[in-house]
Amino acid sequence: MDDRDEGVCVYAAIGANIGDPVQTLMDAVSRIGRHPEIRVDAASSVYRNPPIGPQDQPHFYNSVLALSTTLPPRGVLSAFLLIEKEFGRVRDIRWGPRTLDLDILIYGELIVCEPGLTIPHPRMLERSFVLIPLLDLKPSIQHPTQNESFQVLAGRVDRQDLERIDVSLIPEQG
Ligand code: A4P
Ligand code: MG
Repeated sequence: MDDRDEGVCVYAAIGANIGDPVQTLMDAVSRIGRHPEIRVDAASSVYRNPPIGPQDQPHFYNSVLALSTTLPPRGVLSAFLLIEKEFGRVRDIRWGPRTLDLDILIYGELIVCEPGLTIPHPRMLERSFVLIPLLDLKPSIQHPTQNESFQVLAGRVDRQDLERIDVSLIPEQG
């Protein structure tokens, strides 16, 4: 997508905990940026943190991306599912280990509640690995249904398990 195209602002969560997670996150960001209708505007820091869900799996590496897109929400979801597949994602255990997970957190100010797609992401407010990276990007934005800024919402989660990793997912942003 061209720098001059406006598109809708989307925040996406990206996570991995098997293989070489940091390399996977870097490769996935570059892959997303090559999609003709998605532009990667910014990436938060990467945070290493313990799994939520089954504990017998490696720590996760999580980040949040600011994207612009000319795709509708379902189009972004399809693109994400395809990219997860390209990176070898297998779905077996709920909340189990994964080579790559891509979730839509926010799509402009849109609220979607349909089979197979819920936006804003229903579990994002409980998750420090989503809220703290979002603060790296744009703390002032409002959650579409909570009527509070992410700065306020992030103040309510425990961040002590998050270890910031010194790596940039967008080389030129470094
Ligand atoms: N789906 C619905 N809404 C969305 C959305 N906003 N974005 C549907 C993306 N997908 C959405 O997802 C299942 C289906 O959710 C998709 O096919 C899509 O139609 P999935 O990726 O196969 O399943 P999942 O991610 O295992 O399930 P779930 O319940 O969405 O998981 P969560 O809540 O995303 O949690 N711990 C740490 N530390 N870090 C993590 O990143 N991730 C999870 C997954 C659990 N524990 C974690 C982490
Ligand atoms: Mg997912």
